[in-house]
Amino acid sequence: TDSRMLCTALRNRLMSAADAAALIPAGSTVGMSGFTGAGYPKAIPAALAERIEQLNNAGEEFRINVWTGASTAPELDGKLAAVNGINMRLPFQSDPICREKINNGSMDYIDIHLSEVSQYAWSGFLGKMNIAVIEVSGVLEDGRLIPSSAVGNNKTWIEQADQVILEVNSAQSAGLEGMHDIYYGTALPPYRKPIMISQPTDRIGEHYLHCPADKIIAIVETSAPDRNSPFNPPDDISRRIASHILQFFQQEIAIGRMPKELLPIQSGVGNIPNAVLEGLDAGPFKQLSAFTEVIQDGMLAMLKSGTLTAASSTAFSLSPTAMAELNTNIDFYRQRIILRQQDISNHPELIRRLGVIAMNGLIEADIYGNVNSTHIMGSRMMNGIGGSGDFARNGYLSIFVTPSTAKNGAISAIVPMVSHVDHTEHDVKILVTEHGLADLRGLSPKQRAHQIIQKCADPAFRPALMDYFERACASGRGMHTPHLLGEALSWHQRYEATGHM
Ligand code: 0RQ
Repeated sequence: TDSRMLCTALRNRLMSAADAAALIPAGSTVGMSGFTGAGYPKAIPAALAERIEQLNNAGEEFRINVWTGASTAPELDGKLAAVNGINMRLPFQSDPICREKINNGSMDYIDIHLSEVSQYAWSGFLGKMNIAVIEVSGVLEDGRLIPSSAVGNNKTWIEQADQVILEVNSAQSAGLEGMHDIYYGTALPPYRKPIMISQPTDRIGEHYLHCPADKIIAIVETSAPDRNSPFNPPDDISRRIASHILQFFQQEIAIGRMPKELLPIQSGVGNIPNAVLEGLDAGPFKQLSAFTEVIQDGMLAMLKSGTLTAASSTAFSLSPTAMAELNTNIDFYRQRIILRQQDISNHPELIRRLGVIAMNGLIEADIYGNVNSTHIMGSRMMNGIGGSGDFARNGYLSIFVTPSTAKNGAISAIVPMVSHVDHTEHDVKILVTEHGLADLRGLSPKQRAHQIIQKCADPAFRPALMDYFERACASGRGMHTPHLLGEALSWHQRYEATGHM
């Protein structure tokens, strides 16, 4: 057979997904693998959801707390949320059903910087983890675990949980073995040692995860692909955003502020960041590197073309076509990709040392450069901050990209005051829309407002933004960051009342 469970001493733990799901008690806190649709358990969450549905039909409630690396897939978040099986969720999600439950108040959600989750868990800030459910791509004869297509928080979950359940997924490429770098040197303060990575390609750990055999209470064999959602082909707006960024990079090289190989790049998920990568691949740049948290289609293509020499990440997030390409040429990619746990891939110390160029999407920005990445109209959660804060605050360049409007022009992405803040004016260095790029470095708040309104706002909203700013400046109160407090959020109120800002 093609079983990847080679450890004879653990064979007596093999069972069905339903039997394994039955080992998860109501009220428990479960650490699951999974990061941006990769490496999540494929069978047990669904089996658990089925069990919960039966209990619900019999009038019984059954809820657990679910901690992951980042977002997962409909088979995990979607199915458990649909049966009201999740009491509390952390640290990042992007599932429509989860989102609905969070926003209707029936699910609690804690939105945490992805680099910090394992430290939270280690420090006991989050309470006790009972069970870890972890997808691996194989178990060696000696019991070591070959990680899957995402590492995420798996090292921490295995260490923190009382009991561990494994899903051994034979649909993951056998060639993943050797791609990972699991670092067992992390510690709690005080007197922590430096993490010795000074280039994205540095390896400081091992290829395998370790788990004491007596913690493993169940092993389920699966054979199912990751979520693998396709990307939209770049549209005109994302192409224009990409071209502003490329031009900017060339200027920075010409001025001598960056080497011609740029600096290690981080790119968020989504269609626009992916289009920027396609633009970079088509541009004049060579010998680039990436220090990022997700490898999406654009980065895989850049590795293939040679634009990118190497990438450090914690997970893949690929379309079915790109996943097929990865699997076909896995030996090529294994020499160029390192998958690390997310407390290392997103570590502020490393992002600052390497001088990462961070590129992330946003929901809205204000005229002074504060960025909201998470909340629609101040209160409704979209996905979460994810790793954007880790990279934006600590990056050498923090670039935020967005179309200038949303919902067919009804919403301006540039507003007088953001309705929620994830990245403050102190962390946002460059803002880009299809209309232009605002370089905010070294500018005072009022200078930033001019740049953002003139370069980034949609022409349809520019006069109203300028009018707000000028009246705030003329108010004679607080001339450092002028605001009209009674009006600052009136654009959002108007949208809620009329459907248009
Ligand atoms: O919703 O599809 O229902 O119309 O938000 O917006 O423009 O398609 O952009 O997919 O890049 O997502 C900030 C959400 C942007 C993402 C965010 C609506 C818009 C649409 C999506 P519809 P777009 P993207 C690495 C880094 C935080 C985490 C992060 C994100 C939907 O980038 O989650 O960066 N970032 N992680 O219509 C109302 C506005 C709106 C708005 C957009 N102003 N008001 N709706 N939308 N702007 C990955 C990880 O950390 C794991």
